[in-house]
Amino acid sequence: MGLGLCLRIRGSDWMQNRVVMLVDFDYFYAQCEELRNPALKDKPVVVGVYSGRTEESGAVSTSNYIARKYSVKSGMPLFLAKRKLEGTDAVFLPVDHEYYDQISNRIMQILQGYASSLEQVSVDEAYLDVTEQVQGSFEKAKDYAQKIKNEVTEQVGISFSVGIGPNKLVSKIACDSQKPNGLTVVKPEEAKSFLAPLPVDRLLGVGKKTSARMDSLGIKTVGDLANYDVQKLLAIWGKILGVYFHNAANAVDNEPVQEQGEAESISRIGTLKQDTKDLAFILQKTDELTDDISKELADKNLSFKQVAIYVVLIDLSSKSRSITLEQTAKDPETIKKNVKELFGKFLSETPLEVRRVGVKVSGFSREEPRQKQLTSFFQTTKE
Ligand code: DCP
Ligand code: CA
Ligand code: CA
Repeated sequence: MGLGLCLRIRGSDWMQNRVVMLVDFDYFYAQCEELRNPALKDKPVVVGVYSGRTEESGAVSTSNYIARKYSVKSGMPLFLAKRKLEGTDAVFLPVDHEYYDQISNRIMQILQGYASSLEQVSVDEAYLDVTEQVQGSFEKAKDYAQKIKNEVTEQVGISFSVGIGPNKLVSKIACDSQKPNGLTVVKPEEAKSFLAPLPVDRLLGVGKKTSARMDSLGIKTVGDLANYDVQKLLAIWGKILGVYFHNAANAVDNEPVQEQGEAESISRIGTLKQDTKDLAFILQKTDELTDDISKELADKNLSFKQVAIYVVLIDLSSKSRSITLEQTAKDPETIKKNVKELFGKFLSETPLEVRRVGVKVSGFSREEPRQKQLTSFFQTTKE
C-alpha cells in the first residue's frame, strides 16, 4: 500500500522529459511600486524596511535596475544606499507587503491556469509543471512561456523571468542566468553542460562551509563535482547529502512540482473613481470586489472565518482592519455586512479621504463530503 501511494503521488517523476518552469518576478517590490506610480520608472527606486529609530535606519529590501547600476543591493543599510544614490533623483519607499501580496496573488492565479501543478515558493516565485501543456516539447515550452509573459504583462503589468528545464534544479538556475525579463531554456541534453562551468555554490545546499570544503578537495565548479568520485562524496557527507550533491551536479533532480494546500487568503483591491469619505460610494466598490471574491470561494468550496479591509488614503499611507467571525461563513452577504461595519468605524477615525480599497477573507475551511474523501483515499492507495 505504501509503495502504491508513493508511486501515485510522484506520478510525473518517472515520466521522462518533464518540462518544468520557474517563474521569478523582476525586482518585485520595486516593480510593484512602479506599477502604481509609473512616474518612478525612469528613476532609481529603493524599497526598504525602516526600523524607525532614525529616519535613515533600516535596510534595503530591493531596488529597481536603475538603482542597481549604482550598486545598491538587497540587505544593504539604507544610509549606504542613500549615499550611493546621492545627487540622483532616487525615490525611497517603505515596504507595503499587503499590496505586493495582492499583485502576487493575481499573477499566481493566472499562472495556475497554465500549469498542471504550481508550487509557490515565495511571494515572487513559483514552479510550474507544464509537461502536458507543451506535450513534453522544449520548443513549444519557449513559445508557451512567452504567451504567459504576454498575458501577465497585459493583465497585471508586471514582468518576470522564466527558466525552463527538465526539473526544478535546472529551471531555477536557468532563470537566474538571465534577468530581468529573461526567458532561458535548457533542454535535458544540455543540462549537464549548462551547469558544469558554474561555481559549485550555485547549487542549493552548498553554502559557504560546504563550498570551502569542496574547494579544498579541488572541486570548484559544478562540473568538478559531477566528475568527483561518488564514493568519496558519500564518505565525507554521508549517504543523503552525498547522493544529493552527486545527482544535483549531474543535473538530476526528481522532486515533483508539488501543489501546496489552499491559498491562505483571497483578496481583491481596487482604486475608487474619486477620492472620498463617503461610505455608500466606497461600499459600491467593495461590493464589486466581494462578488469577485465570492466567485472564487464558491469555485474552491471554501468557508472563511476572517474578513478584512485594506485602505490606501490620499497621503498614500495604507491601513487595514479585520474582524474574526464567531462562525465560519461562505456567503457574500456576510462579507459585505462586515466590510460595511469595518469601513463605518474606520471612516469615523480618519480625517483623510480614501483612494484605494481592498477586501480580504481568510481562515479557510473546506467542506467536503466524508464519503468522497474516503473514495479518493482508496483510489489512491489501491494500485
Ligand atoms: N527581499 C527582501 N529582502 C532581501 C531580499 C529580497 O525583502 N534581502 C524581497 C524584496 C524582493 C523580493 O523579496 O523584491 C523578491 O526577492 P528576489 O531575490 O527575487 O529579488 P527581486 O525580485 O527584487 O529582484 P530580481 O529581479 O533580481 O529577481
Ligand atoms: Ca524576483
Ligand atoms: Ca525570487
